[in-house]
Amino acid sequence: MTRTLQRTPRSDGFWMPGEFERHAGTWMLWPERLDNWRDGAIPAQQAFAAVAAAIARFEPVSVGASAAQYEFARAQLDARVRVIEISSNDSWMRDVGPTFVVNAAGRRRAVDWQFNAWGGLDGGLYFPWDQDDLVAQKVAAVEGVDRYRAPLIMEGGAIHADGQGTLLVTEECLLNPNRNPQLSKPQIEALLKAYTGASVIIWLGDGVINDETDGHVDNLACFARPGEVCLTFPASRRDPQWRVSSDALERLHAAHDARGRRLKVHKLPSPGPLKMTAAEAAGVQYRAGARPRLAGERLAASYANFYLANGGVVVPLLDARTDAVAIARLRRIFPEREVVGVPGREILLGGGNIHCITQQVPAVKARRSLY
Ligand code: KQY
Repeated sequence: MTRTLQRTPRSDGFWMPGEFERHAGTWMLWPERLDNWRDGAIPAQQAFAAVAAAIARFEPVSVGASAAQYEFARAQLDARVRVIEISSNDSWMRDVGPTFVVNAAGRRRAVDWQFNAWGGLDGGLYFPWDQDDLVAQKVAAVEGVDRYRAPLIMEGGAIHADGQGTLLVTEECLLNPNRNPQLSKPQIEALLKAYTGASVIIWLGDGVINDETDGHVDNLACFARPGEVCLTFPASRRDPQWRVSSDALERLHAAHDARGRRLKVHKLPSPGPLKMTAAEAAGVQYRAGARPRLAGERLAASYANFYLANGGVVVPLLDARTDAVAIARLRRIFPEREVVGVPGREILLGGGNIHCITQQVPAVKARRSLY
């Protein structure tokens, strides 16, 4: 049986590695809720299955599915994918799954953040979220790792780590009163450091325009490797995203990471702006308490929402006008990886993308201590 630990990862010598470091595998969840996924969730299930198959080329993939969907998910998913029955309220493994931390001896543990569906009853995206809040604990048990239950309401998509003591976050999300209104910014910083091992937090301002997570950093920017950040950046100054991305760029250029380095920033094109069509909105079954899907609403589309697998970059294809440029740019940023595009529109319609539906399990290996 795995244990719930009372101290913090930092005090036990554990820290969050970078996503670009070697993985033992990837976890995902199977989508099914009809008030978020259109047309019986079938197009989303096909999109999730394509993501799982793309990642399975690089590393083992596990997908949690409800009892009701288990057999169907098994039939739709690539034979290399392991399917495990896990209850959830939706399918955002980045946010409800554990953040894995490692130590110098190569041991793994899990951080289980508290989850309130991106804002609880004050702007959250659905009710209830009790099963989502249990997912991290269940994944940790399947992985056989001990777990820290962090005293912070947060989601995995709200942080990116360089594995060397630096964390990227946004104020829009971490300081949103719908997460931890009782905590000050210094108190939130202290908890982030204690539970990820970071010593430097780089605060960006807002996230991507109309991002219903309240501006998760993983849709805006991420570490390609220590010292290098990818940032979504629109082509037009008239796009409101221009102001947001320019502000992020300024903050990144002003920052030093935990090793005292200046950051190199790689701009990624922004798709669109893309909007939800009337047919797409009509396919979602509205239910009280869930966020309504409206025709014409701007979608929070971003190529920064890619996933780094062992030797691969799995990136959403979002806009025929910009996909090729985004892929070419990612190939230049990651010459050591194969860049694979997977259709991302159906995932985007649900409010996120490939990074939001995946969670990496770091490989077991001895590492130089962060401390
Ligand atoms: O982007 C994410 N990390 C999750 C998006 C959740 C949207 C729920 N409808």
